[in-house]
Amino acid sequence: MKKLKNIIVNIIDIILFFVTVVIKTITYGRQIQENYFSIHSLIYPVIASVIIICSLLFLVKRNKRPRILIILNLILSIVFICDLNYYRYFKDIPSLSVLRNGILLGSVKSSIGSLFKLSDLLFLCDLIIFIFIKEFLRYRNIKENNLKIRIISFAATFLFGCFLNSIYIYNLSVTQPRLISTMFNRVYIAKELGIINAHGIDIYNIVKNELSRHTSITEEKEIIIKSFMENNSNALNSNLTGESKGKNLIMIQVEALQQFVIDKTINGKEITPNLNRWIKRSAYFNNFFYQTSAGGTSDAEFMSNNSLYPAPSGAAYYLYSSNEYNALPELLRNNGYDTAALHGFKSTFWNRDVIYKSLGFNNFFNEKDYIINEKIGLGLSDKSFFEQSLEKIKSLQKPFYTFLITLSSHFPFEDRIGYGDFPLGDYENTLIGDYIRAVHYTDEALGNFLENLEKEGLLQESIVVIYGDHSAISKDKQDELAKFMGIEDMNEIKWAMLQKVPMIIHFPEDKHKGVYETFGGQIDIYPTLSNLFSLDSYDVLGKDLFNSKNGTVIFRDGSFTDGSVYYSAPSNSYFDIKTNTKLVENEYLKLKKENAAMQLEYSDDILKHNLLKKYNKIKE
Ligand code: GP9
Ligand code: MN
Repeated sequence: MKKLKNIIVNIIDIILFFVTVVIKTITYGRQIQENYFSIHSLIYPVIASVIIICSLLFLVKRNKRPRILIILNLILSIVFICDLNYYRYFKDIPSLSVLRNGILLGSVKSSIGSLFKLSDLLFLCDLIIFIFIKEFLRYRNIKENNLKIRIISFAATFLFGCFLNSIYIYNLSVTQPRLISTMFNRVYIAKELGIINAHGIDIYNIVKNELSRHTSITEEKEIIIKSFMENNSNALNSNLTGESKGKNLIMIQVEALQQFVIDKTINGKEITPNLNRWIKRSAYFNNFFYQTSAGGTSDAEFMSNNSLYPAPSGAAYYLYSSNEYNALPELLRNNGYDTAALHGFKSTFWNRDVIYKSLGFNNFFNEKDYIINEKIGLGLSDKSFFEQSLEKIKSLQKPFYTFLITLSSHFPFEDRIGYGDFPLGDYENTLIGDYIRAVHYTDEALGNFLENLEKEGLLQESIVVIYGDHSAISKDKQDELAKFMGIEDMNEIKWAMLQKVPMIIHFPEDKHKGVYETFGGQIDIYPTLSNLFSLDSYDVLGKDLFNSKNGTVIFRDGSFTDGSVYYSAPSNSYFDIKTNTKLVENEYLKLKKENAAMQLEYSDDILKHNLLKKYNKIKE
């Protein structure tokens, strides 16, 4: 007992520090939890994360510890206060990528006065305790631990804290795949694991990515990549070149819009009557695939506006937000266009508020710019979003590029009241039935918007592009989709061919309408538009869908299809799309596989080494 008492006396300052930091972290968690707050789920990962911080204190000599404690406590308290004020303004957690870009802090700086509350100073009040301890300990000659003891104590506590913490981080990575590597919802991580873990994971992701960027790339390879892209973009464009020059561009990315619902009916009722009608008035690419990866929606946006592949892990929107790009909005802005991104959800989701500036959007109308008068699923309903967006679009200088991202048809599609009714028959109470109801709602909202554009005369002077961002029905529900599609023996190739999304380009007077069967993907949108708008886009990896003979679509995992063959990288197998039969690899197929891997590698190098910045410097 005496020994235990001595140990406790010896580390009483660390124990007090541990208790006060746990209390502060829980208090912060309470402040950001707008609904029911449960301390039980939060306290364990918080304790684990604070143990890790406290372990460092065991390395410090006893007589220096009080001073270190005061400094560490002051830093943490200031971070908590900054986090709290940042949250009040952005409803988010600051990430290193935000601080690194220095973007938006200007706006929060100007508001800090109105955000700051005197009660925030309570985060500093425990400092008195540590100042007292520092004085008190001045008169207590407590035995100093030798370095070996200090290192062992640090290592034991640190490893225990990391082990405990890794359990909670792992559990979250299982319930929320991609969240830890992409941090698409930083607030959710802070609510589940505590703000210290949220910052720790963010720092780990950013530092790990930065370190990976310091691998070298030869000048020769930089030139090879540059010439590959230039050949790619200078591919002979003869069809429709400059057809849309000077017109407005309205691009609509529709949440989870998958192609299998097009022209489908249930008991005679069309699922997407508006899209079906507009497809007949437009150029429709019926072999168009989503190519997203861990970055989900943000990958789709990234590809359609940059013609680069998603990051090999994590989300480019988060990891490469400070890169230099030659994105579609910037190119159009340099050609006299006003540019705006519109999305009725929080500005920080997917780090959009940060990267949109790098992509060249002059305006980003987000949740704060809309009247949230109707909510469905995650947030503002598509109907209200489109209605309010029309007014914002009309306020822009012409010509304009507006990029609208919808939200209502977002998984798990459970807001039955909001979506309204759709007679689902046998599909009631199934995921695919819920999805059909949701996408029927969004189709109606989209149809209203397109009609209003037409009434306002905007359709006459604009190109409208509509495409889906990614799938809605995941592989574990493939049986439901197979039943809906009447596919008896679902297999890898049939599943792959279902991963298409609609891609529609509407021209004034319904010109160039028809079905275009070229195999393509989201990476091809930018080069297709740059040909239509006669933009000098050099640094693209995609192709112009109106002028492309080779319809190869490459997916992030190395799989690809060219319209006759599908290669599945996970199973390293080739399939004949028509006959669904497996093919043996030959030299030609091997070459295509290697070419696909090469293009993905080029895209990864462009991101990792920020090559567009180098290429732009050479152009200057
Ligand atoms: C959120 C919305 C959904 O802003 O774009 O993103 P997702 O979860 O589909 O990637
Ligand atoms: Mn999405």
